[in-house]
Amino acid sequence: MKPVLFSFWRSLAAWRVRIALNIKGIEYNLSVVNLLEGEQFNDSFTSYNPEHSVPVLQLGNQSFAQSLAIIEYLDEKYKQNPLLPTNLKLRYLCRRFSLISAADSHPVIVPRVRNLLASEYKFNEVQVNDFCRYFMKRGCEAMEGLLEHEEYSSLQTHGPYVLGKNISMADLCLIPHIQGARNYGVDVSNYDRLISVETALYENVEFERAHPKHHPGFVKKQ
Ligand SMILES: N[C@@H](CCC(=O)N[C@@H](CS)C(=O)NCC(=O)O)C(=O)O
Repeated sequence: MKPVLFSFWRSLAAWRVRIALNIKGIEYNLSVVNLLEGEQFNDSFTSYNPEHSVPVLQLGNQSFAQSLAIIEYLDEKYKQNPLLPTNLKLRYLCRRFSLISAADSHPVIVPRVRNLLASEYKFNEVQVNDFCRYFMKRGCEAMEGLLEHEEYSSLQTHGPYVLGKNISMADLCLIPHIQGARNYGVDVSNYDRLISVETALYENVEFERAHPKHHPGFVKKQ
């Protein structure tokens, strides 16, 4: 039986895992959890993830949550096309970069936070959007700043990705982050290094196929 990824087209976290599965060459089926309609609170889904969030990956009779934990699990279980470097310092650089989006920016723009801001704190739509744009922009600035830093820039003399020659989990976090930033109106064109890595990554079919535009239920912004 193929693995099932519980996913939603707008989810940046599920997007990371779709790329990982593609890179590992693991075929999977998608099960849509419509976060805007509250399907994350359905009993059937809550039994997989009491956090009421996607992604959840069902592998055999086991289910896994938290995108970075899933990616690291897949990387340890399936050795082909590694997503984390073996070198200790590079593993640290990979995780450090990944966490800018996964731990510091993205968690505050998810539906539960936007809904709380609107319902409890009476933010209007523009204010909610500004709040999200602030954090996504901050993430872009931090990522761009890191890529300019010698620790990372020295790696880019070897290749076009965050860690240079090899695609890594850091790239899987960068791609959804930039698009998420655009969705909230961040002008990302100033982030030369991010754009350059993004452009190089989309030359890989594994990244192209994971894009939300191919996801069931995708809605193009008007
Ligand atoms: N840290 C988690 C974040 C999971 C998460 O919050 N996912 C969002 C979509 S990107 C979600 O399902 N949110 C549901 C909600 O906020 O109600 C991960 O990386 O998997």
